[in-house]
Amino acid sequence: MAVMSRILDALSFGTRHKGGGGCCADGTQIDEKGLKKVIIVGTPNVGKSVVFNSLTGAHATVSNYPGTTVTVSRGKARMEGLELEVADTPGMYSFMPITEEERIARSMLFNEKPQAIVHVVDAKNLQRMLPLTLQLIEAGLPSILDLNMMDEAETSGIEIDVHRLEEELGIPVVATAAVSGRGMDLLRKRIVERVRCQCSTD
Ligand SMILES: Nc1nc2c(ncn2[C@@H]2O[C@H](COP(=O)(O)OP(=O)(O)OP(=O)(O)O)[C@@H](O)[C@H]2O)c(=O)[nH]1
Ligand SMILES: [Mg+2]
Repeated sequence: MAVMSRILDALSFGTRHKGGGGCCADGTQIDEKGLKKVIIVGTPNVGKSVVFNSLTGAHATVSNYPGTTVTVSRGKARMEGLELEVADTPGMYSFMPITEEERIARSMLFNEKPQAIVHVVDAKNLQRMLPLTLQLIEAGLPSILDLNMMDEAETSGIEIDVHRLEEELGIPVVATAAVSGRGMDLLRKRIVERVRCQCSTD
């Protein structure tokens, strides 16, 4: 697929943090009443829960997804003056669910109508994880790509051109090392921009 090969080309350039990607494509207007929702998705063991905890702090509740034994964490987060509900999903590999966890993650994405979706990936294994990013984009979901574990990726000698990836994908891309908090302020900024649907040109 041409777009995929161009995306993979971007992996050989230096990491930069510029631009906000195509966050305003749908022109959605913010509704100031009620809490806007952010859903965190990604394959297992990529740091979703560390990102969730960093965004929500101590304000989280864990409960079974209705009718199942699968637990889902939900919490509130305040970012740049905006209060949001944030949900952490069980790991999923694709939109074609095999496990109950994947079925629930998919159902949350499509039924809960989030204003922003943070797709957390392991930056060391980006090629393996981008297909889910493309599925989110193709489904028209308001996605942000979080290249997490950048600390480990850099130690492995992996460099990613964040700005070029944003241009190729047309969505905001942020590099983080969630365990140390690196990149989390920019991720919060991109989430708020996505929710408010205001493009940044910085
Ligand atoms: N080095 C490094 N480790 C990280 C980072 N983010 C998360 N981790 C570690 O990766 C492991 C998995 O993190 P989790 O947050 O539990 O991952 P998850 O995606 O929620 O995993 P599941 O809920 O099982 O799908 C933990 O040991 C984290 O401490 C990061 O940015 N850098
Ligand atoms: Mg988790």
